[in-house]
Amino acid sequence: MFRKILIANRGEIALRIIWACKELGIKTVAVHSTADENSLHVRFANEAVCIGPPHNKDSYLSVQSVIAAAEITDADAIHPGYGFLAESAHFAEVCKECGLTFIGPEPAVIRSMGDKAEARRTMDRAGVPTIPGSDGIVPDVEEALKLAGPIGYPVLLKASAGGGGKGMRIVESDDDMERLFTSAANESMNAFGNSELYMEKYILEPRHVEFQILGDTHGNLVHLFERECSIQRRHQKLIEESPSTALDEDLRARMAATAIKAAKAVDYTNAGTVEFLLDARGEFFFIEMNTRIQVEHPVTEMVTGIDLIKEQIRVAAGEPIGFAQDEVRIAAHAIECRVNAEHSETFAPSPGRITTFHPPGGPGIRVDTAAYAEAVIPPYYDSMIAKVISCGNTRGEAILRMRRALESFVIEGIHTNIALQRRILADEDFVRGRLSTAFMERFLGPGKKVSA
Ligand code: MV4
Repeated sequence: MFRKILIANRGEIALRIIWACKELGIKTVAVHSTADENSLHVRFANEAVCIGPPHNKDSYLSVQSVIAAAEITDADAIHPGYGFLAESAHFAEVCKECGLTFIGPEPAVIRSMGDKAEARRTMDRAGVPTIPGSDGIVPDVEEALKLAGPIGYPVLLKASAGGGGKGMRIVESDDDMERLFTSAANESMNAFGNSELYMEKYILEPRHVEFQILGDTHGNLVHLFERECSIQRRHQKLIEESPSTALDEDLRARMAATAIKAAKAVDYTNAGTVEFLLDARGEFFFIEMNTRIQVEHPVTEMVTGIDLIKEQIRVAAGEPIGFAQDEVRIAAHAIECRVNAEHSETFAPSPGRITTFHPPGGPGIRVDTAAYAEAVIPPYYDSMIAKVISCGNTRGEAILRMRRALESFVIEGIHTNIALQRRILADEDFVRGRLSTAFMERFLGPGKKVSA
């Protein structure tokens, strides 16, 4: 097992990883920018190294600085968390070259799943259902027009280097193809330095259902069931839950077997997520694979009782997964609400000093956060400041507990989206579990346009 782990992240996930290390008896190294000197991950780690000025590219995204911090503190391994360097195949390679264990999958797997057109091809070859579309990238507008005919409009152009919505365009007819192909390619080039696009049939109002998987280096691969993540705005998830209200036992078993097949196709190790779109007829399709721990992992932890961060560390150290597939059960219902430092109505970011901070607690409530009274939320990073996770024996109980928790979560000094979350938790469609990726657009009403 590792002696010392460097955590290449900040905020709640850095703290979450510190808690796991403490329970495993592993020393921790925090890295931080000058904007994060007073952060809790710095306080609670055994050691801390300042790695640069506030902007991501000068600190948390600097491969050189993070590796140097690991070398001077003599760490054995690096946990990247989510975001930042978590899905950088290059970073994972550099770790390996420097004799540091990257806590995540192999660099080649990160790279191949990061190329979304290649991931789609790989899954198609492996017999995993994909959405009707192009076989790999679409080289130009002419090819796009030729392909769209048999697929049938509307089609969706997606950035191969993307994921999460950037560089996506819905195309309704031949007439719109040239313009939208060009703008998607340009947007992708600007965002990712790569303009390659692929094409899929556009599925109307699907649900986003993802499966948690975990693989070890002994050939064991298990799934930890699903998370429903349909409640999102501009490709930022707002609420996640497990289990999904859309799955019955049969569909759940078929999707789980497909997630395992997808992971086996790339000899997946460590924690990962297989994302599916589920259409109104109950057909499901692979869309992407995320090669990291995700923000919403706590809902899976709450329903299964399995500590995913500890499992990531154990399997990265070469240990076998600590449980068997038939020991994984959905034993509860869990819901996560993301609390962001932003206005509830305008969604404008609201960094600044928190004056009062009183997080909820009590039965069935978990709060993952690095915020505290007098903490300053810097403007440079993600606006998510806390995750409230409720857990109950039924979905109804989890909803009641979440409402109670959000009511008693006091944050003063900055604006948050708690009022918005409370309104969603009171929505009739939400309560009935009638969810789709169109939920927020409908909820916010016309005039508040939500992109593709
Ligand atoms: C789609 C789709 C409909 N049809 N693909 C958006 C982000 C990226 N990860 C995949 N996305 C979508 N892909 C086809 N062929 C609809 C979406 C989509 C979406 C997916 C998951 C969660 C929220 C979403 C919101 C809008 C659109």
